[in-house]
Amino acid sequence: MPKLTNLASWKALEAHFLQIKDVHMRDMFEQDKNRFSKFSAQMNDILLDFSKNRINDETFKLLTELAKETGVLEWRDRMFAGEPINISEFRPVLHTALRNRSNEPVYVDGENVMPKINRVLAQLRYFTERIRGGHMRGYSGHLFKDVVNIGIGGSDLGPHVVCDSMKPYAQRGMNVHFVSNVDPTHLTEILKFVQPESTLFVVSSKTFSTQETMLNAQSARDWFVKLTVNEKAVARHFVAVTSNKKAAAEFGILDENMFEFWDWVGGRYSLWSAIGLPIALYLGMDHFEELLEGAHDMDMHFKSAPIEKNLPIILALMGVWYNNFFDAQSHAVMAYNQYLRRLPAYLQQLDMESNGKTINRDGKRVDYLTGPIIWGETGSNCQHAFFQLLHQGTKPVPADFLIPARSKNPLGDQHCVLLSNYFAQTRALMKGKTEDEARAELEASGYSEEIIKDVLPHKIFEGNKPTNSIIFENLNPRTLGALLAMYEHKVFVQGIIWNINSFDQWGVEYGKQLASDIQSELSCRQNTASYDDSTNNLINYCMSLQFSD
Ligand code: G6Q
Repeated sequence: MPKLTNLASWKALEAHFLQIKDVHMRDMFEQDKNRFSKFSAQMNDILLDFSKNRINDETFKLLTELAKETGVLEWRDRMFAGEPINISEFRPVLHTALRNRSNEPVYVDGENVMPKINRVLAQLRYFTERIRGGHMRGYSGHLFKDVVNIGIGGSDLGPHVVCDSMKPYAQRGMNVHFVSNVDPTHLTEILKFVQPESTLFVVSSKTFSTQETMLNAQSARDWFVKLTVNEKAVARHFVAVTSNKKAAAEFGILDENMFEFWDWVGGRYSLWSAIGLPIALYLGMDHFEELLEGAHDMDMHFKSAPIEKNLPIILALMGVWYNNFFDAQSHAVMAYNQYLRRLPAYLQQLDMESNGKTINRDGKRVDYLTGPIIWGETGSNCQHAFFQLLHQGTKPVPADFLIPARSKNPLGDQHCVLLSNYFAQTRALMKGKTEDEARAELEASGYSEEIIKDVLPHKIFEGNKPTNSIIFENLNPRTLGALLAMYEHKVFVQGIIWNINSFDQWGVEYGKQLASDIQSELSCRQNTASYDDSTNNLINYCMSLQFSD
């Protein structure tokens, strides 16, 4: 691809940026009463209002030209068609096939993969219905009450955000827990509250070799055998989700208790695969399939909606606008919904592991910013924590604001108050408070001119802070599936525009390699001189504390 910064649309955006960078959204809303209808789009019940962005008709036109010029639509079609677009791992990227509810054939190396996807879905249904219905029980005849998922990264964050968000749909009496950290505290604290005879352990690991997961799985197995004194019972209480069946068999998992997925499913894109087993156990297979259907709806929208009305493409373009022209370093996600409290953690991996790259698809170093730092918190908590910086700080922080119109837990006026906060914040961030408005407020409060003079600068809000508002009817599996798929495709579009491979994660692999080198050193319990002066001294100091009497 020609260099991004040499493209005609990029050059036009650079020139346009100079004209628009000081224009205030307050004035844009004054001058154009149709901003909402121009700058909003909908998929099913999900409404995206992007009118509170620092864009006008020309900006949006140029950004859509950028999408066209960088080949977003062609790359999208190549991804859906199963071409090996993950160029550094030589693989297709086919999480969309996992939720292909149309069941139309999808080919990998000439093989239609839909039959094997459907076979695993049927296996998941059979297994989860037997567990949930009490037909399959623990070794001593107890019903399974607790599911403990042992996995990390992509084998944890996706199912975790879904299970947390979908609590109202969970089967009564069924609990799900997620162990990811190799810090022994994580597993220990969970094991305190479960009984071996009623606990099912799901060892989730694509490679079945990730150190943290393997250690946690082994420790859980040791705990189980110690308490049950029944080694044979392990087979009934441990199941595996993996693309490495051989390693799972070596761990002692029975073939019928293995749930397979394939190397063309990236870890952070895998919640739609058998990695969703804890979701199906907790919520039931029907709800898991509704989740897949919602994601499929978004796939169809992404494939067919015009760029100007295409939710993932619009979100991606707004992000590129701030990232590359306003030099915004981060992007915040504020879900005004307590069930979505893990959404930022999930999006951090999805976005930062996908687009935190410096080398482009041609193997060259980029000379522009790529993926932003993703962060966020639930509303209205966020308002009482870091919103000060959003309103009056020196850094631009574009943000997504999400909210369901209806609450799953209506309590008095509480949801109405939540909604009011949601609308008030995005409006205030856009509009700000002028000097005249701030002065009028102080005068109305009866302050003297002398005090007003001192206080006034602190009470002014510049405004012009961009937000995307995302509203949906209520948070159900179908809508959640669509929202998560929307963000997946947003990340994909940005990766295409930045000309990077969003589907590898060499930084993660590097971390795995580094830790295992140091671990062999630590096991020797002797002073080391193998590393740099800082690392040597830190290791030696820590050893002296750990092994002193
Ligand atoms: C995701 C990454 C990474 C991965 C974990 C766990 O895209 O590849 O987060 O999911 O490192 O890997 P395993 O599933 O192989 O244990």
